[in-house]
Amino acid sequence: MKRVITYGTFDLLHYGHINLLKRAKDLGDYLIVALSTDEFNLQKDKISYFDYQQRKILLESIRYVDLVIPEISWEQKREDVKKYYADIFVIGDDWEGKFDFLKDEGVEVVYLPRTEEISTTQIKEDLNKTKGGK
Ligand code: C2G
Repeated sequence: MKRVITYGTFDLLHYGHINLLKRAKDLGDYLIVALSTDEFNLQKDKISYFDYQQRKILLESIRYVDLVIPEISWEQKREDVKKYYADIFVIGDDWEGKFDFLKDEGVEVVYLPRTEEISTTQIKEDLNKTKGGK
């Protein structure tokens, strides 16, 4: 049983997120998603449209996701990989190199290419344009 863990806000869930989650699950048998809390989002200068509970419900409905846990700090990853017996850490390559320290915990670290042309920011901008153009 190979266990995979990933982290993120996953706001305004879109196919780029699904693409990441599918590829992450394909690397193992069990996928844990550490979902950024609303409070932790502030540390990422993010205010998500959907709050934590709403984003959690959406993630838990995805066939690739086996467990959703809260991400409350930058520092929890080292503990999480031990607590949840993660074999592989996966995240988009916009984070390339940032989490290599997890290799010291015996965890394989994988940065996957992001899905271009889609992002939560882009969705918000497009919607604002549409609203303005109404
Ligand atoms: N992602 C992707 N393609 C996109 C958009 C997002 O592959 N077009 C990936 C990101 O690389 C990340 C995941 O989907 O692996 C979730 O994206 P975000 O919610 O933007 O995650 P982020 O805010 O980068 O959180 O401690 C780590 C942070 O919590 C990561």
